[in-house]
Amino acid sequence: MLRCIECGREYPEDEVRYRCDCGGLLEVVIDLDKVENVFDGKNITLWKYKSFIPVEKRVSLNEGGTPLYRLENLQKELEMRELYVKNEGANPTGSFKDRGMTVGVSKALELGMDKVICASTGNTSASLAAYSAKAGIRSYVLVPSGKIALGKLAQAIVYGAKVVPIRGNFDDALRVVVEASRELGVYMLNSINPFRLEGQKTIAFEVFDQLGFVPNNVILPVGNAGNISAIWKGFKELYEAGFIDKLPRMIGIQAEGASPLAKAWKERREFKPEEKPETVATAIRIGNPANWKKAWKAVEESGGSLESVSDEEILKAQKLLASKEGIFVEPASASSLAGLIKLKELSLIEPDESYVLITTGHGLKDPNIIIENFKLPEPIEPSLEAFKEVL
Ligand code: AN7
Repeated sequence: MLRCIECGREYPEDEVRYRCDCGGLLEVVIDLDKVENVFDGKNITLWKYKSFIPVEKRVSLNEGGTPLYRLENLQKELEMRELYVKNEGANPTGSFKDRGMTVGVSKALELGMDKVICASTGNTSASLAAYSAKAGIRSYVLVPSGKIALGKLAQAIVYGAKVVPIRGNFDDALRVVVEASRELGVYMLNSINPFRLEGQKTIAFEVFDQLGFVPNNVILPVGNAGNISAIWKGFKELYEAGFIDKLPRMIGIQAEGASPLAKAWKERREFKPEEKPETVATAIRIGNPANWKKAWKAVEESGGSLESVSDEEILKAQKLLASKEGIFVEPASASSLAGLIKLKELSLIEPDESYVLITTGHGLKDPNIIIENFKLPEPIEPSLEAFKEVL
């Protein structure tokens, strides 16, 4: 069953529907009497948690089961007790979007849809393209022209999506996609589609399964605000099923130039979209997060917070995570570490608590950002002499 988060109206799951008639966001209601307690720390993959996932079909590329690292070096340097990274870049197409797409594309098949569409800052398009290739259906992706990382564009192209660049940003693209899905009968797989979040909530299941306990805090980047909502839903389901007895705080980080949620939160005022979002972290260059109401609830209910970080802080954190821990993530993902560092400096977090940072996408998706900011030395003659000289 689907339920409106605003008015509570319910709809069956077998109709194509993205919003309530009142305009509210929908969420899938899971029967928690039927879920299985499989949290034994073993054989972790997304589909291990199938009793929580509301589809029967399974279009899969073996997503989930991503590594959870203890940041031994960084926790010492930052004088914190317990720091972890859950590295979602290790998914099949290199981002957490694969969790949403394995479920979303499976749902498309169950509904008998043979065309799917999304707007994307890059990762969603790469993932949708891959899963629809696997499913043998057609995919259309609309991306902001010139503002999508090279690796993501290459992925969408090679997996065989119809890639359409638009003159505008993600928010403009999403507006067109919502209209197109309605008019053209194409199934929309942006994160307003509640089935996407049913896949992404498994990040919460895996964190608990891998750690064996619930961390005090989960920190992650926020763009369209689907993932923070999904992870919170996952933890709440574990709680309501009686598998855990406490919940983490959800801490969402936005890039300063695209931070409508963090601004509203910090200034204690109504949410207002950002007209001209801008950031080096193109994945989260989003001014009007479609899921903002779900995300706001997640932060409020969990006792968490929303913060923003500058592009400079993001790039510094990206370098730090790679050079101290061997984990290369894209700029948007590094905003979780940048946010942690900023909150620590502002004494807004407790160094003795446990923190899990979600790094959402692989660093190789956006190699330009590294290369453009680094000057290689001049090439040397192929001799030991010449090599010794540069040393
Ligand atoms: C690496 O691909 O919105 O807050 O169109 O690629 O759930 O939107 C990407 C989002 C964080 C933000 N990190 O997650 C898209 C898109 C990375 C991302 C986010 C995205 P949401």
